Amino acid sequence: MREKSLDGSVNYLLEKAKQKGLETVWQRSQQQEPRCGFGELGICCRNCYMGPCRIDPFGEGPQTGVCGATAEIIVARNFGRMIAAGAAAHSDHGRDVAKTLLLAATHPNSGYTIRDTVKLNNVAKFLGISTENRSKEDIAREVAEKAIENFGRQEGEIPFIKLAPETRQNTWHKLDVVPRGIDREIVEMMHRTHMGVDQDYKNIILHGARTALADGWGGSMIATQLQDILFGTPSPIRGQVNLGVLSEKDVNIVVHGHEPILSEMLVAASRDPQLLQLAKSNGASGIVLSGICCTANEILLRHGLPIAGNILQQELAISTGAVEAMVVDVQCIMPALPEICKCHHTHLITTSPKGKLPGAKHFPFTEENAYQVAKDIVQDAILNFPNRGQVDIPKEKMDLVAGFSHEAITYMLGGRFRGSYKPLNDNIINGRIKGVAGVVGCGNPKVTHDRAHVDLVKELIANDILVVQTGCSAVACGKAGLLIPEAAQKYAGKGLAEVCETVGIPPVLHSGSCVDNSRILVALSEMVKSGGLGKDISDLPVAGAAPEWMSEKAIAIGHYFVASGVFTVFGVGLPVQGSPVFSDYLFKELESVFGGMWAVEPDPGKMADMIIHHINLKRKKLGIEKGKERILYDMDMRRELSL
Ligand code: BF8
Ligand code: SF4
Repeated sequence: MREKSLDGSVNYLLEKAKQKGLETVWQRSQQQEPRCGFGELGICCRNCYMGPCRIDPFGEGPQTGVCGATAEIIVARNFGRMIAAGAAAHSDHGRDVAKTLLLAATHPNSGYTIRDTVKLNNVAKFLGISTENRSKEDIAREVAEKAIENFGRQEGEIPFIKLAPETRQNTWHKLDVVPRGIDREIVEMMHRTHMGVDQDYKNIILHGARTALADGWGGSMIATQLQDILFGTPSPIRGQVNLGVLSEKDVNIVVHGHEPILSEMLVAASRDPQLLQLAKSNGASGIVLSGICCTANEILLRHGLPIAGNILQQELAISTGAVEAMVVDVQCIMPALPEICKCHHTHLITTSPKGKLPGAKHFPFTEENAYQVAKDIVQDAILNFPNRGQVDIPKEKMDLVAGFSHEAITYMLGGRFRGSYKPLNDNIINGRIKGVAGVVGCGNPKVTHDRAHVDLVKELIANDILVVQTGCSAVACGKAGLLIPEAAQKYAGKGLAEVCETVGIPPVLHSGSCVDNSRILVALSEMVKSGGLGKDISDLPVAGAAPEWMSEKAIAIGHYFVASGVFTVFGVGLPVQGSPVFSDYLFKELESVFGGMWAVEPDPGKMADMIIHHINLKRKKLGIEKGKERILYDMDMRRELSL
């Protein structure tokens, strides 16, 4: 039978769970086999009640739905709706961040402050907001208001697309896919895919691009930039990862979900002297706050706090018996959690009005009452400590370095005063680094947990490809020891290892949570602007991958990468394969439209081959396939230079 996970702590706890009769995501996944083939291939439609309809992939049964919709229409509509849902999730998060910045700017007692004034001023200038002789609160207010405008705007353009290279912006203008307003594009996608509206799969996918761009260069970009203003722009920081970070002697609070608006307050509350005293008087040494999923990445990047695991480890964290409270907000939180909590003392605490769970305790968290609620939650966890039963925490934990925002990469490579992407470009041109790959996304029990992430990334760095990561993929590679500088010597090719050692970075750079994929967009744009690697993102020797994806957000991310000119490979499978016409369009023709295209390949080895091949192809087109030899100046040459 297929191994469940690459991670020993997961396999260990799964065995224990089985003995205790506990059910996890892996059993439930197995119970779904054999899966509905129509759904897996994307060829079922229930957009109206003349259906549900399905297309026979073998060509024997029906080839259209009741309304006449063909396989390509059905697949395109489903794909478009996934993009809309993913873009909605990221963007609604961005909206809440913008509202929090407004609150921080206008209510001095809100508990939120403006921590990064350099970033505030940079974003303000970019948005055309004056910074002269104004308080940071006043500037932040205007930045927040301008950001909020982007959601409801009906006409015009979202401003952050101007961060992209000019050639890219021209392509978007020519195709008429520049997002007008974030909410508008999402609503329009829902409208177009309603029964009987847009019946042209190419047209649906073009609007898919506009919707996805509204996420990457809109909602997600706003989330990232404004979170940096509120909570600080990440810079390299050490941390630890895996279930072994849970502590036997401390109160364990695991924060799970996505929005740092909650987790930042929990970080503050977990350091409150009175609450630390309360923890002691309840028999604990202290409080350990750790995270699951993207919120874990947020507290790691800004505070160096530990990560307990990625998406598929959420139930297992509870099954250790060591978690006093799991505090959740939105996205990627499994409805199975209350059931596993029933067998342990763990309190499951929901906080968002958008995400409630029957069986959980609800602590209504608003930006206005944030700190008080965070303290109440921490107190609830502490008072639960004496109820602990048997505890079984796996030993596995690994060191890592994270925090490679695009600003941090600039400083690391170019120095604080002459920061730029030029040194990176130079190393790509001289061939020490062959290219850059963004490896991101989820875990999925349909494939061995963590394996595709780790195998792919190992092979890429061995081939001198620098890897940039976010989300659960970064957590997977962190657990495997790929996010420490020492990994360069151990796993990277000679050229990449040399650069990593000189600069002191790991060969795999952790850039944050899934909304922080917007950082990768900015980094790619900076690479183009620094020169020597073409005029557009689509000229760069780069690629994207989501080897174990599962979420609609991943589809939105994949599509904004493709629409930004990046070759993007997904693992597991893609629910478009039931229509050869549509698949051919995504996997072949789209490149002539956007300069980037989709690919699907479940095998990480083959996926690595595809990425390496693509990067070599781009190098050839740029005329740098061999790489320029490094010239070492000797004394004669130096003398000549100084003449
Ligand atoms: O937004 S990588 S499983 S946690 S969806 Fe979810 Fe996927 Fe993890 Fe973060 Ni992203
Ligand atoms: Fe069937 Fe068409 Fe209705 Fe979809 S929209 S359920 S294909 S009739």
